[in-house]
Order: sequence, then structure tokens, then C-alpha cells
Amino acid sequence: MRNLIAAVAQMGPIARDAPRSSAVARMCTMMTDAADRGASLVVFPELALTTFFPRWHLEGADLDQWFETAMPNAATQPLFDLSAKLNVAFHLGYAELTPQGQRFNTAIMVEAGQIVGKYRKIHLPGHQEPEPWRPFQHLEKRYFETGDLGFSVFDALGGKAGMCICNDRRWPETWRMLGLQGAELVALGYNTPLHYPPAPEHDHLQYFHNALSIQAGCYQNGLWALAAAKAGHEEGCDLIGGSMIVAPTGEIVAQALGVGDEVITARIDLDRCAEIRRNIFDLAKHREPQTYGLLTAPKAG
Ligand code: CDV
Repeated sequence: MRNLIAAVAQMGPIARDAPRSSAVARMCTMMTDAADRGASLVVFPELALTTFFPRWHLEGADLDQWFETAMPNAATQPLFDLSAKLNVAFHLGYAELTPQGQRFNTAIMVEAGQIVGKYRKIHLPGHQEPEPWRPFQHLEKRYFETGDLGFSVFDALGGKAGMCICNDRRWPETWRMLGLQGAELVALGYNTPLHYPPAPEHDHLQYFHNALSIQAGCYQNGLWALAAAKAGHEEGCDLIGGSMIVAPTGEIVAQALGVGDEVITARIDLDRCAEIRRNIFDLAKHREPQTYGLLTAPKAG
């Protein structure tokens, strides 16, 4: 199956007091919609089961409540069951608490009821300590460890797939690491506030920077991207929409129009990756890694 219909399921806001079952029910509705349109994959957002809790300073049980200690679990089992019934693979972002007590911002790819890929977010934005001057916090650096699974590429949907999460999409290293391993399809979810407190002069560029990053990543590595937003006015914070499916040429082939629950689909021909990879971005032929040493030097400061 080198040629498939893929879906991105953007989600509108999730209230702080909404149980996981309500988010899962919304995802099941969108998975059914995607299947009705012939999709064999549906991509859900980052931290898709709950509201975006890093916007608050939380401790102890108030923090633990947002994390999953097993996957699947009782709340998410309906998604796994529906996926198997409809024969639709899915990508899901969630907060993971491991048996060893480690916390990660995680995404999985599930195909035929099995987890075939797992990724833990590497580029964690925000800050460690609460900063009261902000209208809302962004405490990902406090709540999550840097992902320890690397940027891995795995077999899925008849091709090579990879994942990244939200802030990762802004970093060319993310895409290049996936591209170098032959990824043909990258699934990603995001929660991006419209207002960026440290540099509000860039607020009007949020949609542009989202598209710019994803389109550049696709073109420069010759791969497809399926990018799903959690969008809309969530607990006083506006999150951008703009979920999209991008071709290896960098062209947007489908895009969400609103900031609510919305399924978009596109036909994806994985063989189109070769249009870019055999030509301008033939990585094996044209890269000059002996000149890129600074890219892997330890970071300053
Ligand atoms: N969830 C995120 O990683 N959000 C960041 C914001 C904070 C800049 C993003 O890169 O979209």
C-alpha cells in the first residue's frame, strides 16, 4: 500500500474538567468520518486526551492526573478497538508517566491494534520555573524530560514513518534526522498558542511560522507531513488551527479551515518522495556532513 488516503483530525478545545472519555468519543467520531472517506490513517494532536495542562503551575496529584501510566488504558481502549474494527491506523499524543517515574510528552502510532511506533518529544519549549508575569504558563520544561527514544523511523502503512511533536517541527534537525533514515511520512501534533508572551510582536506570524516550518521540513527532506492542531479558545488561551497535509514538494494539499473538530484528508503517494530525493535533495549525493560539525557540538550556555 504505497498509495493511501490519510486523514488529520484537528481537535477544538478540551475543557479542564472534561473527562478523557469525552475527548476519546470525539476522536472516535472523527476516526469514523475518516474511515468513511477511505482513510487508512488518522493523526490526532499533541496531548490529545486532555486540556493543555502545562499552562498551569501544578504539583503532586494535581499534576499526576494528566498523565497516562499505561497505553492502551480503560479510557483509550475504545480508540484502539475502533481502529481495529475500521482498519484505520492512528497517531495519538499523550502525557506519559513511566513505571520508573519518568514523564514524557509522547506520541504513538497504532496499526492493526498494535503500537508500531513511539516517540518522546525532544525539543521542549517553555520554562522550568513559574513566571507570574505571563498571562499563562508554558511549563513543559518542568513537567517533561527530554525524549530518550531519538528520532526513530519505523515501518507503517506500507512505507517508512516517523513522528515529532509540536515545537520539534520548528527545528530543521528534526526533519533531517527523520529524512536521513528514509522517513516518507511524518505525523505530528501541536498545541500552539496564538499569543507568545516572550515575543508578542510575532503573534501575527503564528500561522505563517507553522506552515513555513512544516513545508520546509517536507521539501528539504522529500517527505509527507500530517500535522494536527489542538485549536481554539481553551481555558482562556487561543490556540492556532491550520492543521495540514503537506506533500514532499512542500505544497499544502489539505488544510483545516476552522479551529474546531475537523477532519481533512488527502491521497498520499509515498513514491512521490523520490521526486525530491532523487534530485535536488539526494541526501546521499549532495550533503557535505564533514562541514556540519557545529550541528552536533555541545550547546553553549
Ligand atoms: N506545545 C508546543 O510545543 N508549543 C510551542 C509554543 C510554546 C511555541 C510551539 O512550538 O508551538
